[in-house]
Amino acid sequence: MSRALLPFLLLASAGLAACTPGEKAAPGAAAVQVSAALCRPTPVGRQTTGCYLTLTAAADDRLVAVSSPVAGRAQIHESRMESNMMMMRELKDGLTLPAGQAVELKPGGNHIMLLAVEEPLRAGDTVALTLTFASAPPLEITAEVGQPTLTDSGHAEH
Ligand SMILES: [Cu+2]
Repeated sequence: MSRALLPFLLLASAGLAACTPGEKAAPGAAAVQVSAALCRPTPVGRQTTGCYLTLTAAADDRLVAVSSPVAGRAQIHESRMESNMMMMRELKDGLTLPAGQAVELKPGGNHIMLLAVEEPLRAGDTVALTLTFASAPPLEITAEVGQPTLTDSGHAEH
């Protein structure tokens, strides 16, 4: 059992160390934990892309805003299938984060949308994101740029 878990734990802690230095210094704070922050490379000729991450709030909270220095604007989006088409729209009231529950932003689901991205984002780059919550202190995180590995098909672009 513990042998099977070890590689995952090592990966997870390596990712945390790389993405959010110092964040673990205050485990008692009512902060939101972030993991697996990833932004897709911008498609050629486009200035928008999606970012994904997993948020776990210590207490009931809400992700209310996102910003990034690489994007003119960032929005919180939901995706849903309508008439066999993937539609997305902004979650104007933000995204609910129930206490202790990991909320996954992922391809085909909720995601962060970067708009008006001036410089193309390429795999291997990093993107700074500032996450603002209704209650928890804001978080500055670093997302890697790359293709999500968990997509099951190519049609869910965001
Ligand atoms: Cu979107």
